[in-house]
Amino acid sequence: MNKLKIAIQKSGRLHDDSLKILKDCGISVDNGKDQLKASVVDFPMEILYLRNSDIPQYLEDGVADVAIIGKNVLIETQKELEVVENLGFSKCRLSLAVPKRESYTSKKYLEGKRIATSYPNTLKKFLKENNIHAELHIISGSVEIAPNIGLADAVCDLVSSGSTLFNNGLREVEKILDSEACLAVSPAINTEKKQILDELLFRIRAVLKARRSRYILLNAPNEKIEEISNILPVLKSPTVLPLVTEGWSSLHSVINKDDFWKVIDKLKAAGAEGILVIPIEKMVI
Ligand code: PRT
Repeated sequence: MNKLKIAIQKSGRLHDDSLKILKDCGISVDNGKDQLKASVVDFPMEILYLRNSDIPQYLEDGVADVAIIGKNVLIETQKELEVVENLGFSKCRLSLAVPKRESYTSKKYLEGKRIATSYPNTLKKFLKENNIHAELHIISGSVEIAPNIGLADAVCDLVSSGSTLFNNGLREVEKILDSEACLAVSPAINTEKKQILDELLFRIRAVLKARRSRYILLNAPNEKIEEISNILPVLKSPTVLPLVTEGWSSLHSVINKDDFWKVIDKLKAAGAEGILVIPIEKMVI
């Protein structure tokens, strides 16, 4: 039987969350990451543990059918690989940063400067689009120290919390791109494996939708149901169930998790009580 070969990062920032999303999709991986390959018992799939930076080539060659990979790496390798889903973890941005003491007012500051980076292709494209001529210093790690040791005037690197830049006396001045983990597909994938991918995608989307949503329950006086229903940012109208206490009902619905704090004060002011917000495991609409 055909098995979908999925590449995930062998070790590093993407590894644990990649296995977690597969687990949430009901796919449990058999053996540890010390192997190059791992089998899966409950889904027609095989795991290939690879370096993040090597994955685009394996996809292009058809050695892996799909992969969980940082979008920044796909963009940097400039390969025509289709992204079928953004996975919502390992979020970061590729940014330019300069020493804090420098007065940076516009991109023109970068003209003629030396910029250290591990992302030369993405940086070159940005500089070209902005008609800036700069000298690139390509280094594979610890880019942030380049200005302190006199190697560069600026850096172009991934940023998530910003603390690495801060600790090295640098200030983020331009964002070049946003990145997150994504599911990318090999151009060589065959029809049978494409069907397995569709099943995987169905599960992943149910998991992602659930991660972004919350189940909300609240009690409300009957005369306030309409007002409260209008405040709740829900897809459809809420379920209303009568409480034993006369004149009161329980409203149940699903909301976007980020919207809850925006409406909580309005819900309370409209008379909502006993508000519960609960995680959802899977969501199929
Ligand atoms: O070795 P391999 O090729 O497998 O992987 P890698 O060297 O690309 O590995 P890894 O594990 O460091 O990064 C894997 C992916 O995680 C990256 O390609 C990004 O898609 C994603 N990611 C998310 C990050 C970060 N956030 C991140 N903050 N990758 C690196 N960083 C580094 C950044 O380079 C800088 O040194 O963290 C530092 C900045 O972090 P903050 O929080 O201080 O801003």
